[in-house]
Amino acid sequence: MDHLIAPHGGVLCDLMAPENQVEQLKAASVDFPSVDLTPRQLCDLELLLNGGFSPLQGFLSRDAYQSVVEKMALPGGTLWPMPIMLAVSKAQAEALAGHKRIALREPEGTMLAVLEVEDIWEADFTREAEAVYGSLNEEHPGVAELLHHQPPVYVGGKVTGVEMPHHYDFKELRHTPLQLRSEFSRLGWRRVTAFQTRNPLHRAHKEMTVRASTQVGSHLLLQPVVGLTKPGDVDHFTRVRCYRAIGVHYPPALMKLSLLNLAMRMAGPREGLWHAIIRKNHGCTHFIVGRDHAGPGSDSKGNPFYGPYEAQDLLAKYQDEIEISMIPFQEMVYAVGRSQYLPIDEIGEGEEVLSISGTELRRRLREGLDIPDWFSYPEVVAELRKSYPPKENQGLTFFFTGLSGSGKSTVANVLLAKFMEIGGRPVTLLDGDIVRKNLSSELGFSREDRNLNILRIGFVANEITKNGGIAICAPIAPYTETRRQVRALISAHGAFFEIHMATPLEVCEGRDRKGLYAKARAGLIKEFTGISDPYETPENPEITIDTTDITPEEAAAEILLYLENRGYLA
Ligand code: PPS
Repeated sequence: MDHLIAPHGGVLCDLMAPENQVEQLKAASVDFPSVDLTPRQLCDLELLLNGGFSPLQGFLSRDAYQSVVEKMALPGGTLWPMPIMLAVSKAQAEALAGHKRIALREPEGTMLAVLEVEDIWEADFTREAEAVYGSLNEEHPGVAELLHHQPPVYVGGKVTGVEMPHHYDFKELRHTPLQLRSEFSRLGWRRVTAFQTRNPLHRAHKEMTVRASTQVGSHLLLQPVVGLTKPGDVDHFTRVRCYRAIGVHYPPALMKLSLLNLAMRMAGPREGLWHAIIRKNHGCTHFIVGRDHAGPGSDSKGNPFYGPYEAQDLLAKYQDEIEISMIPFQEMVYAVGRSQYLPIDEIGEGEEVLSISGTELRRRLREGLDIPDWFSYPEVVAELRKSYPPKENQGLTFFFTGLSGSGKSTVANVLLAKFMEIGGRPVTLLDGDIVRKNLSSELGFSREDRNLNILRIGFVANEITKNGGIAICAPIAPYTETRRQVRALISAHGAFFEIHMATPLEVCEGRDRKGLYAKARAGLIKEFTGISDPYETPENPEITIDTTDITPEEAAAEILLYLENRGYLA
């Protein structure tokens, strides 16, 4: 059973309970306190249970943690560079005190594993950040997670699996280390080069991976990460469709695609070592390491978090110990004169080369511009275009804000009619009064209720925008902070336009179509915006409109012109 041999001669761990013990554990668990796992902890648990993190037997105990942080090794001396930790809040830790076993659960409540508590302690996260990430810069996503988001108490101990975390997507592409090892042996693959990625692949990647595996006479495992990657990355659904699309361009029977449910930390060199150990556990003999492997790039001042070849240097030191051979690779560029991709160090002086950066690719997708065939395959580009449509097909939110009587509803209605005339995108109007009759009928006008009302509108608008529709919101939305929250939520998925209806209070009050200002002045309506409750003027709205002297049609025409000039209308 040589497929069970893990790095350093150890055995590939299988932490799942034998079938006859599962029912016993489930029955006993009624007395266990529970921890609902976070998305990162779920990823970690899966790789612990299936042996991807061999030789680990659970979340690190205090000694093991100390040793991993300071020496990159487990207490026995086995190389292990990354702390795999179960972090809980102080309140949770108090509830766990005195218990020997804990049920680890999915957020929906299903028990996945039992942890036998060895230690509960508060660690020095600053020291951990320095040692593991080599940085205290909070722009590093791993450092930010550790110093600002992770709860403060660690719980260490062995885990026994009851049920694997569930996945409903791309099931046929997910494999345990043992399944991959068996598959390689069934296929007769004796040498396997692994390629790790968190990005869509294009021609340069294909050329490089084929070159790397040819160089060592191996087959190839494309093993992209689909757990957690760097914030802002292309979502894994889109990426997996791209990987499938590029798969047909590989030589037949050279490559296998398999998804890895890893939660990356973006820890550069240490992460590179960790990736290599994980690939060794999955039965690979070689591992490709490129420029700035698993690094988060540079901070806002342009300083890189890691040197471009730090990960390669570290892995070069430890590859024999891990028993996996590193294939370092150079950046590939397209040599125009030779119509082929080549490593940058093979390019002659003065030779014309081409490449397209990630930022430039995103710009071309956003603007609906050409992405040339030398760069990618049309099938891959088509998949990316589905997820990143050009501006004219993107979802949009128009967020009108202003005093009662400032013209929000009327202009919003004209805009609604214009978008219906244009067609192409579904349009929804979330007018203040209408929302209050339906979605927020139980709310009043206290600060708290208004905020909840606006956040509800923001939630609905975000769902519409995410799915490519147009949401027109027209509440008063008097508070800056709530408007900021709504903008942040929606801008992540589509365009957000704040339209400040800046019609002055005197004009709004003069109109008083609903007679509300008169009532507010008479004290019959409390907390009335502009009279007895504040309206915080927007600081940077995309559009400002004062309807004192213009008609609703003119106001809507200004908005449409603004969109047309920026390419949002076909
Ligand atoms: S908020 O602050 O954004 O939640 O307000 P909104 O949901 O847009 O609701 C505003 C409409 O409710 C009527 N109304 C009041 N407005 C402001 N302050 C108080 N106290 C108040 N009481 C009732 C008013 O008709 C608003 O509609 P518009 O279309 O703005 O005139």
